[in-house]
Amino acid sequence: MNKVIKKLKKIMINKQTNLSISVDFTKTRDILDLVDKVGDSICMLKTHVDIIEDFSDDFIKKLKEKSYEKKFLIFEDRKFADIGNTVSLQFSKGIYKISNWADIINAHSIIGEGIIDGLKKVNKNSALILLAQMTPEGNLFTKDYMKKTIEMAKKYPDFVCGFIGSSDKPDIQKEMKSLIKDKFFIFTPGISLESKGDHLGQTYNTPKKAVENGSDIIIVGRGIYNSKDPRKEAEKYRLEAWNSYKNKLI
Ligand code: 5BU
Repeated sequence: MNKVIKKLKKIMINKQTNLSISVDFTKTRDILDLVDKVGDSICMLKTHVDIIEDFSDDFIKKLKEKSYEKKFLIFEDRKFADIGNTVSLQFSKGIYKISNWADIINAHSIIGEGIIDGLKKVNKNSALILLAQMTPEGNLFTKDYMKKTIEMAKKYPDFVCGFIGSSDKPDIQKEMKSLIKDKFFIFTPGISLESKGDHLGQTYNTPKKAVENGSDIIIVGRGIYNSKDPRKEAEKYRLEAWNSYKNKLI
């Protein structure tokens, strides 16, 4: 089993959570404040580092410290999509130097195996999620694409830890789960207890539905960080997701 998944499983069991927050704030202070509120409820924190307006190495240092203290992994949702050589530079260089701090990253499989080789070459400590599905309405992902993505991942079991799933197309995500069993994790965004969409194509399912459709980790953004009391809301999501999931974790 992939070593990052092993680490994640340990955290999930100890903290009784399969919840990941997606913290899409543009100011580092807001991100760190949210982590203080929801850190105990999550196993993973998803970032979009390129939307941050006051990014600094000091911010990463603080975020990493919090991740050790509160025990969660960091997933940079960079969605790499270029030739191997370019992604290896995007992963390790530039302002963000993602390979120095991200436990998990993701990439599009449409590029072929070169993208995996390019990322793997940089850093053997991180793990990679491949996009087998996405959540927006009208996306071009198909069942066949999902299957080919899994075939590709199977050649890199030490590096690829799982797939992005979408319970927007539940049959595809269910089939994905039956193909990967417990060898890989399915990470599912597009989760909300209340909203059905955001008028920009996003689709949502509840934590319970997502887990029933095969999700291992649910990823929640606005449903938590835009709520009046993110700490309380995160606990609500954690409980629903964990109660649906706990008996499935082997
Ligand atoms: P939301 O606020 O819960 O809708 O945020 C969802 C987050 O997950 C956001 O950061 C997206 O970029 C991310 N996401 C997604 O929504 N759908 C996908 O298929 C993938 C990522 Br991959």
